[in-house]
Amino acid sequence: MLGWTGSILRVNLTTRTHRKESFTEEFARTWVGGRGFAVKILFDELQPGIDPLGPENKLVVALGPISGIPAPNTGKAVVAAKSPLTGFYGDGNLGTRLTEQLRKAGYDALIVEGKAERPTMLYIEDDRVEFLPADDVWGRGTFATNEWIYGKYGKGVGILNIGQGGENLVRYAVIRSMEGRSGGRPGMGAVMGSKLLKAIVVHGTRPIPQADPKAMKAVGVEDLKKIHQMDQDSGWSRQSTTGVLAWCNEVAGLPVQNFRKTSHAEAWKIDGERLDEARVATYGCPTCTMRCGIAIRDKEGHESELDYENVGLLGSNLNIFELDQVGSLNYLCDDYGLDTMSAGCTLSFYADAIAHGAAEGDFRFGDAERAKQLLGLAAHRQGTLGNLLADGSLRMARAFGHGSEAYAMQVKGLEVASYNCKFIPGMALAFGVSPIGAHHREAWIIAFELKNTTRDSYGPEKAAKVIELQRIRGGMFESIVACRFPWIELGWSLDNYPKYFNLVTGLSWILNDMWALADRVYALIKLHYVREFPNATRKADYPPAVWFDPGNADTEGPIAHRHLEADKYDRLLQHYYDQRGYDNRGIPTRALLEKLGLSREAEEAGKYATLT
Ligand code: PTT
Ligand code: SF4
Repeated sequence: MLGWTGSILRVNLTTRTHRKESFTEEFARTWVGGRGFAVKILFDELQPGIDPLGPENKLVVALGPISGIPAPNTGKAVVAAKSPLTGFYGDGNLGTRLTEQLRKAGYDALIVEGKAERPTMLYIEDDRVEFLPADDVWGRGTFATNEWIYGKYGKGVGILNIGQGGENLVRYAVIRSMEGRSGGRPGMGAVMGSKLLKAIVVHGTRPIPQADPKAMKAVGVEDLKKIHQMDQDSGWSRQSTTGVLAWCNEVAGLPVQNFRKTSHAEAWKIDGERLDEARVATYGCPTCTMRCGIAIRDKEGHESELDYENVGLLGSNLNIFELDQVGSLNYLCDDYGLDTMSAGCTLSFYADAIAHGAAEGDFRFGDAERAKQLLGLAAHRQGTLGNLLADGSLRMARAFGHGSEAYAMQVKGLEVASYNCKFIPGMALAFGVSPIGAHHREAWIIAFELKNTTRDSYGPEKAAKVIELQRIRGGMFESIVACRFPWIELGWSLDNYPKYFNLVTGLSWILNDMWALADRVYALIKLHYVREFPNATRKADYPPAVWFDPGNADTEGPIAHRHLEADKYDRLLQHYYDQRGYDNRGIPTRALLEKLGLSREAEEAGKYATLT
């Protein structure tokens, strides 16, 4: 088998044992890598109903066939487990040196099982696996932990680590790597914490198997240069993702005040131009020539990387328009290892619940100093309030009652990204049917929708576009495992990806093969969901109720008095189900599952829910 190492490393923290396991060529071709591997492994190995924070949960770190080789933007890794936030399959994608190192160590994936007896750091060097004490850094933040590891092993090793958020089982704790990389929004950091696993460190020394390494290197190095030039010519990485903020503000799509408002006169104070001016460093992932991480210095003098999501959800959505204060909140999330997006939405929900009389408290929109304290309470699960905040907006709303669930900005428990869809039906659908809960990663249709279609259309063309984007983004990029930004931001052709894939595997795939893979992966994530929530209805694929509320519509501006309409949204959802081959509940039909080669998985899911 070329293109894959053919091996997975399985580590058990309870028994302190490890095993190198091989997988078949059929497995490799069916699931490819990254999300594909993770979703299949977790479906086969996890019993539904297990406690995501118990030792039975497993953390999967999965790479793809082009991971870690000199090809554009391939220094990414997928981290996956049963999510403590959503209760079913969850994953994330982060840039890390661990990608190259794990493949050089001879593995395409790592499975971590069980629970250590005491805080542990896993050290992997080729066939050697060590279980080392991590007491020195338990209780410390991710920046100090990273430095501690660099001090021991140098900067060349691959690292994944968690902060206090993961240790204290905050349901939206992320995994961190390098200076600015974070991934696993649905609580992958908490899964590490539940296993008392503070860090994973990897050093590999072997070549990564490839069908035609010479040709791949020649193409990859040349393409990295071309991408660099395209980035220079377009100027994209001057503002990187933060360039979106001014646009969202202009088109009434910015989250302001827990998504109550869609733009703000002071938004310019935290936009991409201001960020570029405030830049003190630029961060990036390995094998990338369009480094997109803009780091600024915060109110307390710390440095951290801000992307659009972070600024939108920790800034405008909390009515905080001082860049250095947004930087402080961002730094704290990074250091504690909390997802900036869920943390921002949970804080904004809390302020909104107080404002609407559903909760008592002293937190007001715009109060950056109190927001910093609240992040500390959440990260340490300090007191009743800290525990409520650590559980995310949906659980908090259920505890508060008084109808507050309507404005907990989440889908399936995962908080929405920084796009206010009060009147953007296609993007609302993208959140509703994102397979892991609301995430913009799967189908960022908003730019296409507002530039190329009628904003108030709920037509089948929007469902079709969501599916097209899901196939590309959530399917192909997450499974071959590469950063999608060269394609989205610079227009780098999608045809390059089957080309890289074929050079390393010796296969002859075309993009259609990638779409078949994507559909298989999406269907299996749905089956994870069905096993855990057999009685769920199509309402689970609805965005937050407040977007349908006429009383919440803007009173002025470009979308004055407009809001999502429930009956029309439902028809749009049906278009999506029909085009995907899902039934009226949003579950893939048996016919589709068989076509995708998932008969055995259908059999298994059929034990929990009726498949049509
Ligand atoms: C991703 C999510 C995002 S998506 C952002 S900003 W974005 C937030 N970043 C956080 C952060 O920072 N610190 C923190 N403590 N929490 C954070 N949570 C949020 O996490 C990320 C880039 C970005 S920046 C994006 S869009 C693209 N995402 C990709 C993806 O998902 N897949 C892929 N194949 N390529 C991608 N390229 C881009 O990568 P999650 P990173 Mg992150 C400080 O993982 O769970 O998916 O959440 O990976 O290496 O940091 O790069 O405007
Ligand atoms: Fe990482 Fe940004 Fe480069 Fe993508 S464009 S690989 S997220 S630095």
